[in-house]
Amino acid sequence: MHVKKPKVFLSWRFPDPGPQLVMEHCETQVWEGQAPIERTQFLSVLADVDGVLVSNATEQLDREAIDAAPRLRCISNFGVGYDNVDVPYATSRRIAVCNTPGVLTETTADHAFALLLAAARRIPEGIIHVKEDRWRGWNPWLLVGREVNGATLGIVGLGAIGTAVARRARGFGMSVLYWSRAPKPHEESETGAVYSSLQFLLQSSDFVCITVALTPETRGLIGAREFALMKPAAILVNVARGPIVDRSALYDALHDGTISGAALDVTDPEPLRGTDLLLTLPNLLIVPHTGSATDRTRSRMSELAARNLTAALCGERPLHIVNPEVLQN
Ligand code: 8YV
Repeated sequence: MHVKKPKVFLSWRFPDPGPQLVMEHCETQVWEGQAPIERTQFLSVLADVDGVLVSNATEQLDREAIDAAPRLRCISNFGVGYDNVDVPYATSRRIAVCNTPGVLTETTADHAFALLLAAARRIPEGIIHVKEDRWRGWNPWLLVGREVNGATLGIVGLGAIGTAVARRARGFGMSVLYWSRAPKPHEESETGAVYSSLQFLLQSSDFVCITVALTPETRGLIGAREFALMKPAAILVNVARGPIVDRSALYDALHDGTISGAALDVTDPEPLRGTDLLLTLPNLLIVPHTGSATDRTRSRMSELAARNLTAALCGERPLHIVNPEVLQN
């Protein structure tokens, strides 16, 4: 008997091997654009698909989008974060929401450390200094930065990525404080990180690294009050989500010298326009949400997201599902 394949939409030509894996099991439409699909076009595509493989950075699966998708049974995110999905609403519609934890943990922690080191040691400024032919020889004040070894790192959110950052910090001889909803004894014994209140962490850290998920509770978690608690020499690193940091408080803190610098992989909004005031700050380093952007990790994310999608649509248990309750009969 001929069984009709599920119909799916891929919002990008994701790296190999995901698209190929999906095509083996599903009738597949791929968005081949160089820019994200327009919202109205996305909503019309949703009208007759059983599943989607989307980027959490470009497609919002909010109530409006879910309502536009009467047949939808799986939202497979290319990424670990799922703040782009209205999960309770998807769950009420028995739509499986899947993500790709694990495969990007170490890569994103590498990136957090790259940003921390770059900001502390003023690497981007050094590159520009040389490239712009401003290098007139050595002097004792040239691009003097902050010491990383022996410093205190405060990690906001000790999930998998935060824990991987803590392991790296240990190798750099740093002391590590962390704050999360509850103490994490296993991660503490693995990394030597010490549980602290958010206030104590902000007051005591030379570097503050944000690795917590974006939720209604963490939106705006770091605002003017929190910046005021930080050391004037402190550097903020954010590899989680832009809206966790209040953007106007961030501007003021960097502009007024409340803290000495920041390095961001994520911003609010994304992308930032070239006219954004944040871009005028010399002590702010921004890269365009590339935390998981290595060839190996992107291919592992692609494979996992594809396997999640095909499993959910073929009646199997996906490897990573955010709302497993939808699988119950
Ligand atoms: C993704 C991320 O590259 O996994 C996440 O949550 O933020 C990144 O690794 C990005 O979201 C694109 O989907």
